[in-house]
Amino acid sequence: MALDTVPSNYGQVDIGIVHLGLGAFHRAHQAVYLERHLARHGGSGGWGICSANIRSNWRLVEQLRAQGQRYHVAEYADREHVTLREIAAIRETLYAGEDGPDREALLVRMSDPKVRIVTLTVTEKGYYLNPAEGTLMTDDPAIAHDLDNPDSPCTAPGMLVEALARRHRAGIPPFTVLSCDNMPDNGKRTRQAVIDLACQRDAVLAEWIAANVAFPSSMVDRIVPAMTEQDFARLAELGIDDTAAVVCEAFSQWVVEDDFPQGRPDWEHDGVEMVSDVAPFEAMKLRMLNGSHSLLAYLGALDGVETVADAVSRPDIAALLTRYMQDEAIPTLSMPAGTDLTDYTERLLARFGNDSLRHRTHQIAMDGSQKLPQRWLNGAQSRLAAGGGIACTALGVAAWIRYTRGGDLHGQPHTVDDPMAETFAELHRRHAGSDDALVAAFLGLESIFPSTLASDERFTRPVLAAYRSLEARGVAATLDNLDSLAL
Ligand code: CS2
Repeated sequence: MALDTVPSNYGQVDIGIVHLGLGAFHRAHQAVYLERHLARHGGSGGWGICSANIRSNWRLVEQLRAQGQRYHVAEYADREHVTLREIAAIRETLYAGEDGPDREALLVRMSDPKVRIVTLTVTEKGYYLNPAEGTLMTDDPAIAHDLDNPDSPCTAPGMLVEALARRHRAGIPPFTVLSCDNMPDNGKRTRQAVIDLACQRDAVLAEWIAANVAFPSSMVDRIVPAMTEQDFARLAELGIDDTAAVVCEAFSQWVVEDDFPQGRPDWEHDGVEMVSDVAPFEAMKLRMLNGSHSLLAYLGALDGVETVADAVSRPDIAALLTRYMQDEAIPTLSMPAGTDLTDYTERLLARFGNDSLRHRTHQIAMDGSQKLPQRWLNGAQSRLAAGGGIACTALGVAAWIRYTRGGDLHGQPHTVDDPMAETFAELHRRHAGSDDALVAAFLGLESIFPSTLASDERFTRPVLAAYRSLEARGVAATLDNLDSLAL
């Protein structure tokens, strides 16, 4: 095996970025870019990160502290080529989850004038936005909690509003808010969540935020599966005993809208692509990479396929993904000149085939209610408006509906991990005897499906046909007969 090691080699660093969502993705993506940045500047420049967990995982914070806030990222190009990086860019870790002891410390840090950027990876559901419309769900209990306890918030929008309120009161310029989650217009969506929440608190504050805070959008990309015992064992073989380590692919991309009125790292020299408009890149990545991911995840999971690499090693699934990308995703995109989407398709399939990663289909299948609109439904709307077909997308939606029943097509039960899981369970109970009624009830979920799709037979008919076929004939036979289903 070819192993490259890259140790961290700088000393003191000031904190200039607060990050909300200390998950594996952040540790393997943003922190690696900042590590490169800090190494290039010998630690100077003031762009160290304070990273906070705002939901769960106190243990990770404890582990990182015990390790002097250092950890490793193992980048696997394939089974034979690994780059092992030591990361020290995260200078401080805080636990501000429910009853988290560091909630106030986090707000103090976010109010520090030296902090000029707050970044987020809190997943789609962490913004508390209605997935279809993108407006703040003010009746959600967590948001209600933050409205009742504005100085001790538990959500990301609540933290941002409270920290901005403190800065406003103290006459400190605001920080720039950079969302690094997989949502279209993630900057605009974050802005909407923050301003909607601020409006409920204080109109003057809301106006100040609207006029003064920048919310650039960004597209983030790196495949970072949840760590398994096997991953830790592999790292142990490389001599690494690090419970905060992360394993990921070698590929990484970060495209950021260049709108940082309070300054930013010169990270264009660290591989970050700074652009004036991220939207085409976001749509490309969400519809092609994430759309394919969800497609293989639901179909694979229903057929007992455990990982992404196993799924794409099946010719029928690989062919479906190619067809989906070529026929249903690419025609909906308008990219800057010079972007080669056929090449992008091939590279994606190669990345999915990287069998040195154990990326579980069930991991990708979680939170479908939050993911479907940007991965499939926006594209499907454009396709139908242009008179195009959506057979693969309809099959994906059918597989998702079947997946939410909580078991695969071979009778193996699984957990449905989704903020709407209870609603799904209730629909499956209520419509157990009728596929028609069940599919209609799912497509009628307004927080997921726009009415233009729910009322369009060119969408509803193939979804129902695919659902019936999956149930009656299974995944392989359905894939074999996809064209006859879509008629
Ligand atoms: C995946 C993403 O879990 C999922 O839904 O589709 O996390 C995916 O691995 C990343 O977006 C890749 O950049």
